[in-house]
Amino acid sequence: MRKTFKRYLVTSALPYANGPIHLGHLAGVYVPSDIYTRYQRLRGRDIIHVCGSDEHGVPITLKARNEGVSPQDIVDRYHALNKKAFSDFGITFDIYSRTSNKVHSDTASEFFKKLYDEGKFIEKTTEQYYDEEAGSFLADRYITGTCPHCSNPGAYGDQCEQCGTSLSPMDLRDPVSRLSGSKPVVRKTKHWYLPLGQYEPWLKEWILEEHKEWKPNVYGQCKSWIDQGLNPRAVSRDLDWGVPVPVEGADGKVLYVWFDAPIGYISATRELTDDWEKYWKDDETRMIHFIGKDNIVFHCIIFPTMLKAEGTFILPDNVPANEFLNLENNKISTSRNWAVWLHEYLEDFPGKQDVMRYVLCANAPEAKDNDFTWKDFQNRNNNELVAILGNFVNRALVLTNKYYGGKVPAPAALNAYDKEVLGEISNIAGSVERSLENFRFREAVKLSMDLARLGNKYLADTEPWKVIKTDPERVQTILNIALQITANLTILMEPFLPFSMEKLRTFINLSDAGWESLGSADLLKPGHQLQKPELLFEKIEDEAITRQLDKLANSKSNGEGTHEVTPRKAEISFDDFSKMDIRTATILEAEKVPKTKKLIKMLVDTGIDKRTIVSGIAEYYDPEQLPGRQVCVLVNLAPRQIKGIDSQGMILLSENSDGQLYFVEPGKDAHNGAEVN
Ligand code: B3M
Ligand code: ZN
Repeated sequence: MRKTFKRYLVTSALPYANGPIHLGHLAGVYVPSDIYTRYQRLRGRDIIHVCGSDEHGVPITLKARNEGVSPQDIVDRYHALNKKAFSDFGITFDIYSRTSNKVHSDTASEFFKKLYDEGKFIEKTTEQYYDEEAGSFLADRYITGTCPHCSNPGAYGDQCEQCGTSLSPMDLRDPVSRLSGSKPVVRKTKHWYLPLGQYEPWLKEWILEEHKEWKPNVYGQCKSWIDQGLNPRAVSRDLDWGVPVPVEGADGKVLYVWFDAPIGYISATRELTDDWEKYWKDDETRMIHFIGKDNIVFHCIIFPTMLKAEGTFILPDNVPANEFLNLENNKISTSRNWAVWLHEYLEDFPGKQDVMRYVLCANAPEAKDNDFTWKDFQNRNNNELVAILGNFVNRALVLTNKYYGGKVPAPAALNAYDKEVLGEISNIAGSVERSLENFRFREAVKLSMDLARLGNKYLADTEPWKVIKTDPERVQTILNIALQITANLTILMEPFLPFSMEKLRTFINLSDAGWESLGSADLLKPGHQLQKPELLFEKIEDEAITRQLDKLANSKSNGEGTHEVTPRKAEISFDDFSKMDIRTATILEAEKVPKTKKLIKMLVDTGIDKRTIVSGIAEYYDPEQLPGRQVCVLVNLAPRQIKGIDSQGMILLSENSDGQLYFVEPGKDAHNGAEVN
């Protein structure tokens, strides 16, 4: 027998505040966690759902550096954006906190301190790269060099993205610091490690024996981690952005982001309620982590080990992680802009949150990676939401308006078919409930749609629009039943389609009815007045879908789709910009600079003067083809010696991520000396 719980603590993975939220995030984590939470709330359970921004970690500091702003600026921007996107989509967190809060650094420090004081960590001194110019140790991602396996010159300290090998910084040939571009040196540094190996016997028992009910993808990953043997994990880093390590002699060290981030669930709860301990320290609380598959080891092995070592907290009872969602047959990628961003979706499909929630749930990557396609989105909207659910409730409401001025008719005697249909409501609700309790959301949404299917079939079979002429009393019964089904739908489908079901509840004037009312044939009393209905869903036309496909194709062809785009540089003032004097000019003569591969020396007419400019374009342009070409020239750049030639100014070039160079060309009628602003 599984134990019963008094209350629920639901956590959703804290997204990094270094970019916007896309459909993959929503499908993998937040739509399921929101459905689950709404369902439990409808059941009247004591449940809280916590989430927030993960605001530490190297990607955030790197992005800040690239943009020339502070890490706090980055996290402020994306925390606000993501918080709004979630709320726009009806994801109902009880709190959306952030790990740069004081309550979080306090909570994380206390946690570390307790483990430290109780001797739960191992201290180790290791050798690590240090950038003497920048005066700091280098996180793995801050180092690039040549991959020892495939000779890719741009491999990172943790991974070579060309051959996929995972690396450690010491493996790289010719390492370079991304901070200063200098060659890093090796220095000794001390860190604290969580000795996971010591917890192996316990983890084996707790996961592999006591949690056989976890999803196969989750259980399988845990088993393979445990079978491989668990090594100590460093829980601190040499960095200046994060929660400072709260012990003597740890200057310049912060908690590793994966140590502090899950503690973020605790701090968020603390921020939410003074009563937070009952959610975290009472074993009658059922804790459930909703995450994506790349977070499994952290939530199933490392965080539970931290909690176990600390000793006063409960452990997760389930971790229903999902696989990944692809987009039109390609992996979703932020850097390649192959994604559908929530805020952009809402601009293109205002008010259609439920359509996306429905499609993402119906197609959720529960057991394996899955594909989102715009065609499927359109089909599910048109053939399911519009044709089944929308059509059914609309017919029920419109006919009631037409025949009874919008008042619920009293039923006469029920026949066998009526009774069968009413009985089916409870059956369906029971199945939906079982699916939800077991985190099978795809199945749950499909089953709940069966209730609308049933309603449609009932109306098609009983044909009230015909019977009204011969047996008006019979129609009262038929429509009463159709309306009871409608009322049941507003409860059953609320977790999946919260916006539409709220609308529908106002059409039928049904205020509060919880999960326990499901199956009732008496939710709307005879004589109860309904409002005039509107359409719940509308057809999505081909044009709208074509537009989305074009948008994706575009982001592919204009380089956003397939190439990494360098992040924006730091903001400058208009004054800074207007200091640059850029003119239209014509190349008069061009020749290769001897003994170089790339350089071409040109004589250029800038309209102001004729001058010499050297440019690294020989791999892309043939000198003979250059005379007569118009280009743009930065004419007030200080002269520079290039291979002994005095180069006076710079020709503007655009550079692709693969290094291809192209002239920036002025408009057709430009004359030499025309200003480019
Ligand atoms: N921010 C990783 C991610 O967004 C991480 C999750 C933290 S949950 C405690 O995939
Ligand atoms: Zn490689």
